[in-house]
Amino acid sequence: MAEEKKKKSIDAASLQMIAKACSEEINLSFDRAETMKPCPIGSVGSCCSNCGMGPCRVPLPKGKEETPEENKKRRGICGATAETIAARNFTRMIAGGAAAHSDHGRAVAELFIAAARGEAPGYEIKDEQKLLQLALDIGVEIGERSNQEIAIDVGEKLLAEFGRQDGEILFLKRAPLKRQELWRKEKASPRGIDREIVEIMHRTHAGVDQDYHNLLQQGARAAIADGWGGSMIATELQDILFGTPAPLLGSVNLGVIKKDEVNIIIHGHEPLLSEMIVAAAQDPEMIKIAESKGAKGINLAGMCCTANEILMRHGVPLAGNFLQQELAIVTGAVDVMVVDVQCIMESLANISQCFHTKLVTTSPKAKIPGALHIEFDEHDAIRSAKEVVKTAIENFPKRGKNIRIPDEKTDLIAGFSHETINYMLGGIFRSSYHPLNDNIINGRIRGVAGVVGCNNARTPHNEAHIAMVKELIKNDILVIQTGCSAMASAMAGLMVPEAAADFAGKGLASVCEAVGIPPVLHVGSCVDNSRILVAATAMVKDGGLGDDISDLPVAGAAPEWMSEKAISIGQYFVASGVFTVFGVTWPTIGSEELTSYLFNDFERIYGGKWAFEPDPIKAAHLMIDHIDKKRKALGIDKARERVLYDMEMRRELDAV
Ligand code: SF4
Ligand code: MSK
Repeated sequence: MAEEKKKKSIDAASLQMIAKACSEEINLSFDRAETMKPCPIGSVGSCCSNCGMGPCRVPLPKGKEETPEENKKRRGICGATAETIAARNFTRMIAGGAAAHSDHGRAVAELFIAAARGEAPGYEIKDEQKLLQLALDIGVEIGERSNQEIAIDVGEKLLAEFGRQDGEILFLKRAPLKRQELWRKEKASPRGIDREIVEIMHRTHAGVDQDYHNLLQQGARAAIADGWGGSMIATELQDILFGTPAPLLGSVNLGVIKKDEVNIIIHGHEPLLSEMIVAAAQDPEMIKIAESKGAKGINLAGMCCTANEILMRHGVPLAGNFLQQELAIVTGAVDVMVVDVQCIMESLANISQCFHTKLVTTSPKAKIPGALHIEFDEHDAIRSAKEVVKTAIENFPKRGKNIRIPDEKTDLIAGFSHETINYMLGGIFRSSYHPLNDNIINGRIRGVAGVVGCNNARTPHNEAHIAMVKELIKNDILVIQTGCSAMASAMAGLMVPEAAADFAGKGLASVCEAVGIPPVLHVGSCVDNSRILVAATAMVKDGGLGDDISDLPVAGAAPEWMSEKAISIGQYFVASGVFTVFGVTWPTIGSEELTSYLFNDFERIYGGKWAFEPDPIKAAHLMIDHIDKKRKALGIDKARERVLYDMEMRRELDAV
């Protein structure tokens, strides 16, 4: 009997496009995941290719437990143990992820300075209050100086964080004091952002660091440099330059593509160009040209994290998440897909050729053979943006007849920045996390979970995200989300206030209804995971829930992760004191000793630890158990039991 084919997605729109691609013999990532199985040695971290004597493969013995003697024999040509090899691979994944986020942060800082100097026409400071707050935080003088002068100093000071050689990166001071001390004690405080990434590449070179404890300590340091450094710089400066997100209505899924308008899909991560494309697409001159070509207008939609950036600030609809990028083109109605950096599949070039779609690359760091390259020039960004829009307009009449756009699209409320949550919970004059902490203490909200990360073609698209998030909110856990995971929940209708009554437990639903928020909050893109660190710190500072992030009843997860960035994010959450569970696969299983170190011993060092559980419901319960453990340690577990005391019981209590 033929093996039953694995479900590829749980999303109806995606399934329609997968079927269309199949009937047109278009090869998708879903198909390649079926025909190409992961390497069983590499996927568990047991293959090293760090020098020309390898690759060396050190697989676990098949079908039996490894004895210490057998473990000793598992060595590369240079003598590297299975533990060293797995640790080097894992740490290099952190370096890759931290580099991606941090290079994004650097690009934002450079544009920020250019904008403040008046050298980047079209960009201006949108959030003056946040600029002044940030200046105070990092010790930039305000006095009688103009916003431009302050912004130049803020930008230059933060840009210097990348090349800093000693001391500590500035944003570490935002963390709870206890956490800062712990990082210092463990020598995990980053000195500079680039330095920690470079040091990983050095230490993992053949013949350098061969103690996995030491390698993982540097991995933690580089990951902290990502979360509390590069990513946080990106988020802060983007908010000041493009506006701090506030709640707005959006829509999500392939149904946002329009049949009678010029469709431009903006895909990637950095919002620098996409902000300008949003402006260019609204230009009356552009709309007129589009109409002259027979289109009813210009329709922008986002893909992956660029989508989240322009949704959060402009309400631009989301066409889809990571595994829907090929599917958008399969509709036949995308006139231009414009990309910058990260999470862009090379297959887009081939698939575009099956339709009239033009794939446009814009970053000198990310070119794709077969794509049209329109380089983004920050000093003349509106020109670059108009060129992209014009290319799409010119392409509109070339659409073939092979068009099918799924009807599916779902509403969501996005825009939950840290500032918004603070304001919504506490009100304009007393903005604070106090009501959240209170509701956690009284047990209406059991805890908070960050569910983030990608899609992975090795597991059904969106299935684990939605199952996990539903299980968490059903158990009164408030969920905050970023990246492709946020889009998955939005597609399932979990990001509207009505979802509280439909899916949340009674306690969580009552709070959501009182405040007017959904039970699942969209806080932004991958770099915006830094907002979660800021929110967790605000919870600690508000009081009543311990004196460190590791005391909070919170947990994190990436149930469908695939990117090295997800590993870096997970590692900075763990190193910040958060229990973090990943699904799909785990890249160190080839070394039991190393895996046990990450899954157990890390908690003793950082107060947070990793876990791996591919079943999303079981993973949700690992998170809930952890949250309950923290509630107990805080002495607030009793509140959740909501015992109704009669008079006699009260008298007994008073007598104690
Ligand atoms: Fe093999 Fe060692 Fe070279 Fe890695 S560094 S490929 S384990 S010889
Ligand atoms: S886009 S890193 S697939 S979340 Fe940020 Fe999605 Fe993961 Fe890319």
